[in-house]
Amino acid sequence: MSELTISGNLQVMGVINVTPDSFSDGGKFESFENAFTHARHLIAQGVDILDIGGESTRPGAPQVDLQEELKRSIPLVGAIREISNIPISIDTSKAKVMQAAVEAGATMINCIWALRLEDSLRVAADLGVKVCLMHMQGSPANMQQNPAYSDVVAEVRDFLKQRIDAALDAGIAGEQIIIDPGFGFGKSIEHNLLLLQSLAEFRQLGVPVLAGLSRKKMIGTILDKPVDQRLYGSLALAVMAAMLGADILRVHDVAETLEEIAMVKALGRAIS
Ligand code: 9MG
Repeated sequence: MSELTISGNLQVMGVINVTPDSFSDGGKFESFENAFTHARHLIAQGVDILDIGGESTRPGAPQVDLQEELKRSIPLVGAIREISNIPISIDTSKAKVMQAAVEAGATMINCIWALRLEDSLRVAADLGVKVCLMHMQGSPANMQQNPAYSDVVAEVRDFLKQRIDAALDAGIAGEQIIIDPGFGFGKSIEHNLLLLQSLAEFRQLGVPVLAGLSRKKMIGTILDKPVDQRLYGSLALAVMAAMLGADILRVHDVAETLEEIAMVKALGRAIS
């Protein structure tokens, strides 16, 4: 097990899926009204960043066309920006959605394809906002069919290093880059656990690390729980990720995670 590496600036990112088919909340926030109410609720709870997504990224999820994704996510970004200065991340891999979201007030792009799809790297560089570059083996359609690595930690680290270099070459400033090992994106439970244990290694790449473990299938498999009963498993993993070096935790249960994180931060102050 690695040493404790608690980030001095640990942040909680709250997930808002404006989709009918999200794995984690089954379409609860599909309507604009529900999603907007949820956003206000998370802001009141003290969330640091909101992550708005209009296309599900769960394994096997169907692709959403551009117009539909714009319709789902952009009005929500704009409405949140009218009531708050909260940092807003747009969870998308489409360049046109990135552009429209930033024009509506988003301050970050969360791209599960690490800006590898058409035009996205150039557009993200032109927009000048923060970018989260995530590792994924395969695509959402096939990623969980038979994920295989000879050394998962080295392969994910090398991929993230290459994507950091590509982002820098495209003109994205180092301070704007965040990386993410992509838990559950083309990974078995064992791969996920090895990556979690090695989180501190990713920090050596010199940019903040985001970890998204909340309600994921590995928790369901380990605890034999359906998605609506994974709170305690999610909190346990959030605390571990925070103690192993994550800078941003992407979560569904914001208030509960913030309480856990307050304890981790107190420990960080005590040992620093
Ligand atoms: C969109 N999305 C779903 N899970 C995620 C994760 O683990 N990381 C990031 N960056 N995005 C995610």
